[in-house]
Amino acid sequence: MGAPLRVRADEIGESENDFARDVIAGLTSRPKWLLPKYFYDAAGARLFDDITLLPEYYPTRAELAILREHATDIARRIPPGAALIEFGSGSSNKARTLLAAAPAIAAYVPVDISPEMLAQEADKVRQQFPQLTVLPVEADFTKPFDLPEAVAGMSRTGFFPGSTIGNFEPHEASAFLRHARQILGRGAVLIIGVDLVKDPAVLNAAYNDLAGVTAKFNLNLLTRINRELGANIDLSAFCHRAFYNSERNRIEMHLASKTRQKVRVAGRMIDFRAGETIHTENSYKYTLESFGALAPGSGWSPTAVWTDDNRYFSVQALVAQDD
Ligand code: AVJ
Repeated sequence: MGAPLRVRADEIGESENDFARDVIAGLTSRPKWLLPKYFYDAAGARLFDDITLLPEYYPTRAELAILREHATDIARRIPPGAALIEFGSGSSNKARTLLAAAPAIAAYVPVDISPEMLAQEADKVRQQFPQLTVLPVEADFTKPFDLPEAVAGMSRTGFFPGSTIGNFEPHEASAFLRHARQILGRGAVLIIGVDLVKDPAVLNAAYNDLAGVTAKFNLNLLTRINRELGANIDLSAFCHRAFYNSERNRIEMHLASKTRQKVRVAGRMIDFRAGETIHTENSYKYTLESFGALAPGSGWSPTAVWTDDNRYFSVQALVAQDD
């Protein structure tokens, strides 16, 4: 009775421990921040799926159109017998589109932190491709992880769709590409989706949908903190804010405190000024030139680029530089 709620290392798994540590670090910083990878609990993953269907949210539709339209061309870049390793797989829609066009792929290895999503999507893939070896890996793909032994002898093709790379700072994006090169090994190919710089009105609309789904997705991070870290944050005291920062070529998402207030998170009191924000996400946009310049310094040679008719989005094929 009356004991402060505290997150104890012996009570929780390692990843929850990471979550507590990262949330405390972010909320005690100035400006305050939270890592976007924590959006994707079960509810967040569902909300993100809803985002991909919004009329304003063009990236998923544009990328799927590219994968369909150029499927044969893209498949031709993948060595026969390769294992397709998907970083942060989420929904398997895009992978299934690619797999349908590339029957010579021998194994599919989705890597994701959401176990529910991973199991559900692996089943979908097995149903559609009964001959394919499907080997899900539950891991945070931004950290080193082991590939299943079964793919040790196969050539590896990475698949990183969705412009998830846009969540990284440019120097982190470069570090991620090097990390992927390390995991995938010699002779690897990387098929990557990269969102492009465009009219800010299109970008602003995509992250400020009229139905308010992106706002719910953003605010769900606070629901997760309340549930998992014994916090008492009043969601109605925060609002969603998203805008394009044209100096840095990125969409920024924030949660803005409507009033001056104190909240309790994992036994700590956190103060907010009226209007103070928590920076929850950056979504960097690249030009074909700026991404083309990033790859060679990060262990990869660009070999092909495909775009949709609007030039809103790109899918790019990179080949590992020899070491
Ligand atoms: C999954 C990181 C590509 O940046 O567009 C969508 C996430 N955030 N709406 C993106 C997101 C708000 C998305 N990525």
